[in-house]
Amino acid sequence: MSQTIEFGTPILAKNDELANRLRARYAEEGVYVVNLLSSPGAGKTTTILATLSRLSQRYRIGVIEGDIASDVDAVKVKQAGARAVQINTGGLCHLESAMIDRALDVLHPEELDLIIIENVGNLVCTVDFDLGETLRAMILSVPENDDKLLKYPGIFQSSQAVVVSKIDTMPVFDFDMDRFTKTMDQINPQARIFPLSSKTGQGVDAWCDFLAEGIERCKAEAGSGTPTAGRGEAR
Ligand SMILES: Nc1nc2c(ncn2[C@@H]2O[C@H](COP(=O)(O)OP(=O)(O)OP(=O)(O)O)[C@@H](O)[C@H]2O)c(=O)[nH]1
Ligand SMILES: [Mg+2]
Repeated sequence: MSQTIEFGTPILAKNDELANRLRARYAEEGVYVVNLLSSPGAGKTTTILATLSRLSQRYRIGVIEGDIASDVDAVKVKQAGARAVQINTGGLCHLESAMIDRALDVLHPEELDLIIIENVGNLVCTVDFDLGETLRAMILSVPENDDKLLKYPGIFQSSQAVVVSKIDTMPVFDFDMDRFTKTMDQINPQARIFPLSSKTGQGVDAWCDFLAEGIERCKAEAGSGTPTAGRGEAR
């Protein structure tokens, strides 16, 4: 006789309950929160730095860095002049809402317009953990190839925006942008797609304009009791 012990549901239910409270808090305080997901090395920190260089004159921005160990990414973000908190998960391959709740004690969201959460680099574990974010965005880099969409559909389906990073490397890799957008149209037609290179700057303005629209919408709705589109809502 075998016995099955279910861990998944209670852990996720507890996470989602706190995530919903965080979402309500973000809406009340008018802060736009982006949960940024990707595999390790796809360009999350570099994209954050490019975003900071364009938006930090207009908006008050805080960054939560999630890594298994080290504070290298938080140091880079602080050097760029933003408020930053490093979370070390100590081996866990994703961030959870309880970790964000603690990071907010340091960040003070009521003093910010935008919080970017750089999640732990992982295309699988991060997907199921709602952090109460206003926007879930993922990055797929050109060197990873567009077949990741077929291999890891969950992360692409759950994201409202997909950044295709490192487009400057397109000539030396097999990434097929037409094939990628056609497959995205099938699995998540509402997702916005932003091809960009943080190295050359190509496409970064379109990404930042999209974030700025979201920040303005969030500020306009602050305290109205109607959170801007959260996970699973209209995209
Ligand atoms: N050519 C090119 N390289 C890039 C671009 N963006 C990032 N890189 C490089 O890709 C490598 C990884 O970038 P990171 O920004 O550290 O990636 P990450 O997703 O934050 O990595 P982890 O935090 O370790 O998961 C670095 O060597 C960057 O310089 C880009 O647009 N073009
Ligand atoms: Mg990083």
